[in-house]
Amino acid sequence: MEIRLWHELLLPYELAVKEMVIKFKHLKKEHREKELYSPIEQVSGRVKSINSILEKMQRKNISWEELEEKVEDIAGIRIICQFSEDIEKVADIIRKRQDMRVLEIKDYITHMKESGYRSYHMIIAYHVETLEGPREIKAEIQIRTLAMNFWATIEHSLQYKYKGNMPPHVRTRLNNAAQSVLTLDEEMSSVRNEVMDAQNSMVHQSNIVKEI
Ligand code: 0O2
Repeated sequence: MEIRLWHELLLPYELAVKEMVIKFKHLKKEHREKELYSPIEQVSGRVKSINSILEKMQRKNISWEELEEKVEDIAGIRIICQFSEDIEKVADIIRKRQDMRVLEIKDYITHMKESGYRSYHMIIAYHVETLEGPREIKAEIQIRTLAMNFWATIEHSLQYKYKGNMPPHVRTRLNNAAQSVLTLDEEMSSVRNEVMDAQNSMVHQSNIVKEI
């Protein structure tokens, strides 16, 4: 396909990514302004590269007609949380939104990928307004902790470096690291509970003081 046509095809996805990043960043701001703990720590987005789309089409035997239906992550949003408990909170916020319709869930947290990859993926339908009128496109929202993101970023770079031929000793190290990430998230969750407990008891104490 001609490069000009690619850009035309990707335009609504660019718009969707920009809009969604703004919306999720604003949610974080809303939490802060209302002095609420924000389950959202960082937000980023990207439109899948043409090479990556072509590679996926080839790998999954996707025709041009099926491209927008079957390549579900042309528009990609990544939401990073501090603690694993926050992931479900973010997913809930997304489920309740009127502007995002959840089509599919890929829970690689409950079901870790063989690679060691852990993340919660939501495939959604999202409405954009274009020059030609309204369009509904698919987007993938990846929700993961800081620790899961650290692992995925390093592993992604290594996958790129070794192009499918990752040496077994590197794979083993990554599997070990994935286990450490799981342990780290569990440890941090226990700290989170301590923080919540401390905050709850502070609120409780101030209520007792008010009653007296
Ligand atoms: P890009 O453009 O580099 O960001 P697929 O994994 O593509 O065969 P599926 O079901 O179409 O399968 O997509 P899935 O698994 O929902 O999401 C694909 C995206 O999830 C990937 O995008 C990664 O961002 C992430 N991902 C999935 N598996 C792994 C993994 O084992 N390691 C890492 N680091 N990331 C993973 P791309 O394809 O890399 O696209």
